[in-house]
Amino acid sequence: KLKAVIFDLDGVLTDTASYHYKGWKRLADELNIPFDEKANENLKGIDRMGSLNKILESSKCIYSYEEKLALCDKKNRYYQEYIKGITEKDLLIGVNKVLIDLKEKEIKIGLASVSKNAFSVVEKLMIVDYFDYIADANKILKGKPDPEIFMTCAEGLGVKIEECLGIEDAAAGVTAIKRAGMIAVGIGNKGILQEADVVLESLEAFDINEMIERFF
Ligand code: B16
Ligand code: MG
Repeated sequence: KLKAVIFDLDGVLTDTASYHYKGWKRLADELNIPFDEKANENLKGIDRMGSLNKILESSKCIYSYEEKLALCDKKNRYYQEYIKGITEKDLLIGVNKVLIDLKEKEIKIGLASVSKNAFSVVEKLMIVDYFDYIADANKILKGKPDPEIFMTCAEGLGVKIEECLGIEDAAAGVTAIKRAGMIAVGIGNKGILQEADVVLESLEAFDINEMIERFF
């Protein structure tokens, strides 16, 4: 039986995935490291230092840990500048309806985001009260594609793994959901999200009754 739906944040509930890209792109340009949207696909869902390390793979320079921390801080300052003006108008299409449908059906709602900015973004979007449990960077040791964040969220919600459905826009995130043992709904490109049980263009196409019939 479906008892909980666990959402990724960036790229699923709001378009912060594009702001993460803008921040990394600005940093990479400053460091003269080639970086484009295609390379960015491998960063989606990956934590801050993990993302930087992937970008630096294309650099000829070697950076100390302290230098890397400073670069992470810089990217985060750029990112925070971009997300400053987020309001409930920035919820992606279909999100409000899905959250309302889930509440009506008494299905629990969880958040699984490795972003250290997750809580502040959810606050700006004015959707904090919908969540029964928020699993963020503070609650886990291993980021996506490790399943830890989705498993921690299920535990926090007080439901079994097989009673959960996870929703993700990133390949690493879909892998994390599948490794946790949950049904995975991908939002975005079928070619990129091959491991997902079903891929939708956006949450506007998400029908909870159809999901229950199909998978639970
Ligand atoms: P921060 P998610 C992830 O969030 C993003 O997809 C990823 O691009 C970002 O690098 C990561 O959070 C860390 O974010 O720098 O704000 O801590 O997809 O798990 O919601
Ligand atoms: Mg995401």
